[in-house]
Amino acid sequence: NSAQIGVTGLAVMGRNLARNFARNGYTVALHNRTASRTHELVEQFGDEGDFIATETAKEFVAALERPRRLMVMVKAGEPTDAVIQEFAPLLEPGDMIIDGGNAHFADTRRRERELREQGIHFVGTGISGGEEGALHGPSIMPGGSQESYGSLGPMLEKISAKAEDGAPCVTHVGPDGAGHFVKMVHNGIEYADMQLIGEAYQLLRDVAGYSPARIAEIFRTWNTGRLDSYLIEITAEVLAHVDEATGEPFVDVVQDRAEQKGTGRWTVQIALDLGVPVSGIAEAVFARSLSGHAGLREASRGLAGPRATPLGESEAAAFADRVEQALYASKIVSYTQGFHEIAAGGEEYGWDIDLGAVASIWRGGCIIRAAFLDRIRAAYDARPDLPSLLSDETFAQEIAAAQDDWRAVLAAAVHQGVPTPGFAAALAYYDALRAERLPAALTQAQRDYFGAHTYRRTDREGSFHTLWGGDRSQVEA
Ligand code: NBP
Repeated sequence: NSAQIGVTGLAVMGRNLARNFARNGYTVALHNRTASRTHELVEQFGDEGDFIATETAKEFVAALERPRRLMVMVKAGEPTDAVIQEFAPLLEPGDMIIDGGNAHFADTRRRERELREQGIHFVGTGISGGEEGALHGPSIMPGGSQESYGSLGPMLEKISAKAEDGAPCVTHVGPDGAGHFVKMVHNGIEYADMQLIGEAYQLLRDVAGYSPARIAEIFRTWNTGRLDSYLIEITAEVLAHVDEATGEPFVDVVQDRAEQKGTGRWTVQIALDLGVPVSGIAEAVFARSLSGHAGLREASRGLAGPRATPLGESEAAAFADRVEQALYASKIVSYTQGFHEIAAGGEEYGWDIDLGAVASIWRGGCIIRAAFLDRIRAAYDARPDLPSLLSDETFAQEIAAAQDDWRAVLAAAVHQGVPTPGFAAALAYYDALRAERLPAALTQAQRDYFGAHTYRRTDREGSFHTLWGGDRSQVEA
């Protein structure tokens, strides 16, 4: 009577993952710092499968079959280190500690290194899908050793979400922190998706002049096409919802200040370190932070600028179609940026990440699940060394077809004073990439002027400096 897996940390995520394992026929050992949570779980859900409730760390470890698989679902940060310190001395070489929390991948790399010295496999694992996903099937992004995946992988495949073609939404992403890194970028892309949807909504509201209920209908229609995704689906639900207390559209009674927990911010911080332009994700993070500056917004409300005047009925319908094009094109760009960051992270840390497999495991269970991901997978499967998603012929053609509308929507937004940082950043990225010449030439010349930072020439090899303070002749650097 020993457990194939143990879960310590039985708040919403841990509890539901433990139940998911049990419902799939595994015996699950349970542990939580506060033992009452453990007993509560067994009382409420004990009939769903085989649980072994334990109170002490020793009992918990003793309940696990070898090699032990010990999943940690506590609050990310110090609690994770505290739990590792508590359990590691009780484990043996070959055992696994699986951290399913939202850890920073750098912490995961450190923990993996430290535990490896003891022969313990530390498997930093990204898990997406929230509470419901944890119970019914999340998208799972495990890092750690290949050996640990051999033992753990089949169990994760069983409890994971399944894509429409039946494939489990889990893959061994790569060694040490690769799983948490990919989960981080997943969340960054999620921020961008949500921001772009928000901008589309605001444009339909202010420029098309539509009500939330009508916009909900439009999102429902979009959800049957190429934008088919969980986030578009729930957006329609939210917009159609009417507040019980006031009878107003629910979206109008919610304070317009967006919060964040940190993974979106990490995505941007790491992108800065790696030198990857994730401008769309950055704008999404900044848009949330701007929304939270209540005082600054209050003080700025009187600034000059246009107020949107809604279009007439016939123009509004055409405008809504254009917004769909702008949203889709911007979405392609934010995924392009996110996958660039994953590729760059993989290179920096030697992870050898299969980008097609990443797209594949995001097709089900996670917050950014979307029909679109099938196409990203196909693009990378066809050409694993694709320099960028925009180099894929199908995506390039779709953007080519969307771009007139994309530009028209942004022009309308600028004219009418509707802020669209996500759409704008995406288009600027696109235009910058395809530009023949960038003003970076001027930047580099300025750098040479004030700091003798040197420049390269278009017509010959070598580094040069111009004697700006002297006779302005050029010298080889
Ligand atoms: P929380 O993040 O709220 O953490 C609560 C759990 O941590 C409880 O079991 C608590 O034990 C335990 N804990 C704390 Br706090 N400090 C501890 C310590 N020093 N030693 C031992 N245990 C400690 O739970 P959650 O929302 O279920 O999330 C769990 C993890 O999953 C987090 O890392 C989260 O970021 C990640 N995640 C969450 C979601 C989501 O949708 N919520 C989605 C994906 C990933 P106690 O009962 O004794 O206080």
